[in-house]
Amino acid sequence: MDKRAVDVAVLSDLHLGTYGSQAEVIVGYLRSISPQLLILNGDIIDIWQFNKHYFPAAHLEVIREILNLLSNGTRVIYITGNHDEALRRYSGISLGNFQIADKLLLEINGRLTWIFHGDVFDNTTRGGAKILARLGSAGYGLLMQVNSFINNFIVLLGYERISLSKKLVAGVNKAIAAMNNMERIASELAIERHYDFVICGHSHQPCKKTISTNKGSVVYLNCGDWVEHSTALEYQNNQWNLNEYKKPVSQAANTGKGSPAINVITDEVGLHYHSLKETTI
Ligand SMILES: [Mn+2]
Repeated sequence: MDKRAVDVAVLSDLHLGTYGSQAEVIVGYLRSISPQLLILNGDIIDIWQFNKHYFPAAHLEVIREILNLLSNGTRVIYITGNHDEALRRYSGISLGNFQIADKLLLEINGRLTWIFHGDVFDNTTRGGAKILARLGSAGYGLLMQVNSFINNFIVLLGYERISLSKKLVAGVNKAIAAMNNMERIASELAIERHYDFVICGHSHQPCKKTISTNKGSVVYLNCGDWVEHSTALEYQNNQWNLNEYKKPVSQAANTGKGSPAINVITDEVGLHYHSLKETTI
């Protein structure tokens, strides 16, 4: 398959390690491009909702594709997000053409693009509210189950069903307000700093628009996500484009071919990890 040459590709919110991540589609996209610079703009490996029993081969394949790009000369910058904030302590680390950073300023042909995940401007993921946001994302399905369970009881007792929809709508509205907040603050700061473009992730809302204030204007871009959308930002021919990846039909049959299924359940096998400090075993 011919790879499409792009100067820069920016993608975020892959949420690898969660059930929602469309890992096979991500692999398809990564195989379709040949970028000089690949920017992973946060929430790549979801450490918040990480379940040690769930990291399927397709998710590892994404990491392998990124390593492939690295070994073929692509420079890869991993910008930390809130779901992978555990990596923030490694910010500044550089291994060959791989780097970890919290934010990035990119200058191409004299024009400046400011790139960061965006959660720092979202107050629902800060401080005490962070715990609520975290419970919210992990417990949404559980909440719905509990709600229907309670309602079944209530109906049995002859009362009317309780609707959580009002509360949910209020929560969603709050989330939308928080995202608008992120977009506005990021753009205002970018305008003050005389940047030409600002790129965030985090909101899972792919976007490209000009935002103006009385101090000037900036192009606000959001790379979207790989849970609900399959979108990436690409810089080519001196401009940023929002690209929606469509998986080729023929690719579906190729995934996972050639590797036999592993049927040893390692969780049920005694594994003895030990370090050199230990004297026994
Ligand atoms: Mn995020």
